[in-house]
Amino acid sequence: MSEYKRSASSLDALNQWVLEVAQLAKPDRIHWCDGSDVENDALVAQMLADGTLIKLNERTHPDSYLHRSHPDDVARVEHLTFVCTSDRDDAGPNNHWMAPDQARQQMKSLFDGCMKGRTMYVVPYCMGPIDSPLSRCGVEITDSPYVVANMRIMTRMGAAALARIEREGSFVKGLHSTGELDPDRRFIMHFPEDLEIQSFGSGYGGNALLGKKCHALRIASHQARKEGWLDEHMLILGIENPKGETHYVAAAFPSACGKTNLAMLIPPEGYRKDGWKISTIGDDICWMRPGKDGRLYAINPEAGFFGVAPGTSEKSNPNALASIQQNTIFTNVAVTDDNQPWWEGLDKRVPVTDWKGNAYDASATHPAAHPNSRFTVSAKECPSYSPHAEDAQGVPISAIVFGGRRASLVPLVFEARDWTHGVLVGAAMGSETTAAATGAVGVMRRDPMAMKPFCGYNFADYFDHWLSFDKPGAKLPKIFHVNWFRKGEGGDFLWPGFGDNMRVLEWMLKRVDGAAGAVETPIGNLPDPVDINLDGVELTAEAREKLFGYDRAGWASEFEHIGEYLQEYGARMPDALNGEQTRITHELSIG
Ligand code: OXD
Ligand code: MN
Repeated sequence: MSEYKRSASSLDALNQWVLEVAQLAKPDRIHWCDGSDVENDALVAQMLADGTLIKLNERTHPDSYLHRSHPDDVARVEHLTFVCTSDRDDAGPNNHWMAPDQARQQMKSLFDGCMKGRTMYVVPYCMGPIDSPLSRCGVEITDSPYVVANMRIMTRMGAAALARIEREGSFVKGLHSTGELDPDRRFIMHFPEDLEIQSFGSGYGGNALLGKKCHALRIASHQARKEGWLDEHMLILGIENPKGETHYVAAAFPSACGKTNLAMLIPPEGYRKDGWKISTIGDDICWMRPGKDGRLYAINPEAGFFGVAPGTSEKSNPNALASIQQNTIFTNVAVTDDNQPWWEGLDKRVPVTDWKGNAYDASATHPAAHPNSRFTVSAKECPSYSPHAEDAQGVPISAIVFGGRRASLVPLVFEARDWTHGVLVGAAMGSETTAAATGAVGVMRRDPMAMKPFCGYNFADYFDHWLSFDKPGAKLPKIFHVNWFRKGEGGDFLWPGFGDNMRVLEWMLKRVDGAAGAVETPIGNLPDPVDINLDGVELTAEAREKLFGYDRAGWASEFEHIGEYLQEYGARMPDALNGEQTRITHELSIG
């Protein structure tokens, strides 16, 4: 394994911290990661030898591996995730809170001696293109080689990041240990005032790859507020029209609601023939900042995809499937008789081993792959990856989309009348829960801007921050809401989704260009179905009514709930948002 020697002349903040952690955690060895191929090969060899990784079929999936996590460690643990601010109100009712001193004390006892017999890896990383002013760096200390291998795919990790940290002098500190993987000794703590994360007892992605949810969302949300930008749980895609013009769209959906599929969408055949093209910038996180021209410019802080495997197929997402044919780490998927990775929805084969490593056959009644099983792969493997994803200044955003998983009430698409209304649309988002977090699946909960598990401060302050972008000279994107998941009386989805979502994107861009009409309603501007290209889509009368209509009584009751939800934030809730809720409630009441 290569030993990367740092050139720093003195004990700077990083050296000092590494030393302190080493004294506490007492590892046998310390390894500074340089991100090289040689280092990665050595780590993979070590993980193959100790069973952390299992080699998959080299012919069908070259350089790809399976990792089986502990069966009790398969998803983010929101109930064990804390934001530790000095003032409890700064964390808000949307976060679990613990006093920083108490949290530090508790974590100190967990980390004490936890790396005995293990190697401590020091992982410098950059979130975002290495030369972008929008990017931010961090260092994760971890005792998990699996985490190192995943961080190498998901971030710009190693020597270049370390050089930037040395240049800038500031970085987010992330300390992680898998501990004993005991769910009763598991905590994910955030100290935003100190740009610090401490995570113990889990090896699962969102809990352990600290660059992702912990840094790029929870801690970055603080940095964004302080520095005047937006840190969002959004995909970013480019849409090129037949004239060769590209618009970029950022879209927020709760976990496991199809962000990766939308980011990599392949347009229906008619669109492709006409010259429409989609390119992918990111599938999960978006950092946006106003440019000199007043528009919002966005980067994807990540370098890879940590996507949900189940449901990924030739039909739902051919680009994702092509991306994961090689150089991929699969976590908790099933395996076929010829050692290929498999998950529900992939195809009709029956795997022989389930995600826990037990024998599996057609008579089994449980899913073979864990519903939150994942693939980790570099964005560069994706056929639709945009060359502009590496642009240091980011890409200009024309439209922002909010979306939830709503079986009833919410139509296919509507447009917010202005920015303030759009912020309310995002703040009021609701969605049915999925397997991405532990807990019940399918329960409707408010998930503002899809940030419920990820906003590292009080939502009321976050909405205020959003509202602050509407100022003279700003050329803000239009805001839309979509619902791909509306169901009919029989329980079937009414909208075909996937590639056909292109039709909805096209309508949005026509609205951006002022080239399509809309029906004004109290909830926002709805498309007239004649303005959406439905050529080749069969919709029943029920589908048309539910996808393009709106139920005034149902929305009146929804707005009552939204009002109650906003009240939970008390006096901190911005007046402008309360006022918007009151205005729409009134409009709904007069018909
Ligand atoms: C994710 C999530 O892993 O949102 O992206 O849970
Ligand atoms: Mn996510």
